[in-house]
Amino acid sequence: MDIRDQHPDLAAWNALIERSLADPDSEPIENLGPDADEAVYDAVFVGGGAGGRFGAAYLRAMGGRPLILDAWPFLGGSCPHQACVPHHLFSEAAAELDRMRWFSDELWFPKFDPSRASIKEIVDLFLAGRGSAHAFMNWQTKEQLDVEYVLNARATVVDRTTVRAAGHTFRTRNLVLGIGARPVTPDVPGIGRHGVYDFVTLVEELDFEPTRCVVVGGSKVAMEYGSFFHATGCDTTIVSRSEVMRSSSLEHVDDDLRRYVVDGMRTRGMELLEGADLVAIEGTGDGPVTGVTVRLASGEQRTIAADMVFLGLGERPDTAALQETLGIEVGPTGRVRTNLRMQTGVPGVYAIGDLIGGPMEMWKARKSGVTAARNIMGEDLEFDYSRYPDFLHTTYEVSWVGLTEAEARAACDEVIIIQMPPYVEGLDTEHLPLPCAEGTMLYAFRRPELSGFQKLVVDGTTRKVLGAHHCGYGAKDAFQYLDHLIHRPEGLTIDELGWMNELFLNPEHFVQLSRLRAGKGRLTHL
Ligand code: NAP
Ligand code: COM
Repeated sequence: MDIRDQHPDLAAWNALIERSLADPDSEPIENLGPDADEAVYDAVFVGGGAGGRFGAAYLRAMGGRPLILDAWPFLGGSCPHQACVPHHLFSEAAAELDRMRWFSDELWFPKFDPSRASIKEIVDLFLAGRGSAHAFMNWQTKEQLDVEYVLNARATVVDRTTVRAAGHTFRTRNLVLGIGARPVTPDVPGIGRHGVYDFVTLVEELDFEPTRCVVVGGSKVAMEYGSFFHATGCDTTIVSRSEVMRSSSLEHVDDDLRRYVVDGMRTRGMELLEGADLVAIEGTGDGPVTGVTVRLASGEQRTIAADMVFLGLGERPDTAALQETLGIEVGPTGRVRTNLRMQTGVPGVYAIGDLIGGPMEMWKARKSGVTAARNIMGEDLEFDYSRYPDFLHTTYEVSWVGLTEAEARAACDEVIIIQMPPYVEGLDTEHLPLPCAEGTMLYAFRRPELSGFQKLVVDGTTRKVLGAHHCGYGAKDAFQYLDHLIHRPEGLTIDELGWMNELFLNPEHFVQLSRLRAGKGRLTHL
């Protein structure tokens, strides 16, 4: 379908995308210039997810000619379809449900009715609404960003300057690979049973209301989806081979922050089995899941009853075809090797997003796409993605940036901690309604121990902020800016932080707490 001279509105895009998704034989959606078959593009982006879309938009903005090819009938990739957007919907539901449970039959809150909290209903809510984000990405990329694309057509890379899709053969000076990654499935008995999901199949295939769940994994996906399931009333056990929040992919998680978060999950009734391995998924004959057998840290085996198993075991790209065609190099975890310009070892071939090393996060996907674009357009730009702010959800939003207290102590002579509740051992802080701000005010007055935790790690000699750690709500934005400030060459001192203008009651109390200490020539804990 040639839509170059059509200008579908959002509803028309939504309908076209839905029709295309429902029909495996639906035709490609072509938004191509009239000379596309003869043109030589500056870059063909294979994959129109966050990295490809942002890279192509940037390249176009710089005056280049990009083309995006994607097998899905929409741009934006897995984020709006199966990953970040549903995750945020589910995490918000988890936070709301948590509040409903703690305040059940108090104040104006009704008595909590667990039968009203349904995983399936929220998944269906997502499915019914996800098309609007898809429609917007297609509309914006065509009408506002002026980027050519072919969607709903699988691309075949012929060589480093030639790609085929939808019956066209496109020629390009550069190829930018952004084909993403897929959830890992372990090879254990019973893995094919009905009731086993990962974050992709949960939204695509869930067809019953789970009542008892085992989540396998100890990182973000496991913590986030496990917290959501449990908050709906589906009793959840997390089975993690490492300590949770200590998985190899998570860096700079402070011990006290972790303790607050993990204790909070246990207080809410979740079972967390650490140092435990998945042995088998149980059931009768070809029947659905009835339980999970795990090997505990003690070496003992235990079978946990469950009707759902959820896998949060990380993601791997599938690069076999690209390796064969292009000869690109792939590391031991399946990620394409690039330099900091996103160049693979093959001239003119770039790789971006979840396909390469580093965290599988939105900022890295988008900025790696932009880095490829800017290099293609003649800039000499390196993108170092080794230091970054990070976050996950439980029933809270948990954010962190920079060094943990332990890392700072290993690196500096004197480390100062500014913390809420305060850094005073033995103080009876269990009834202290601090920290509190948006999202935790009711907790502060009724359940003060649930109102969050925050810690600032400062170098006592240079007075520079080394790290910040937060559990509560609404602080994620601040962490984006803190990341920038503390990682500038000049860093951020406690004096500068204490002189910022707080919008009281600010979710992270770092500005005012720093101000209370900044007058001291020799800093002390707070
Ligand atoms: P992940 O961070 O890569 O962690 C994988 C988890 O699975 C770890 O706990 C790992 O344990 C465990 N694991 C891997 N293979 C295993 C096996 N064979 N047997 C038992 N355990 C195994 O994966 P993820 O949580 O699925 O997240 C995937 C990516 O999406 C990550 O890059 C993540 O940052 C990103 N993401 C981000 C957010 C966010 O909120 N910012 C949300 C979701 C996902 P070990 O540590 O022992 O290896
Ligand atoms: C975000 C997708 S959901 S994109 O990064 O805007 O393409």
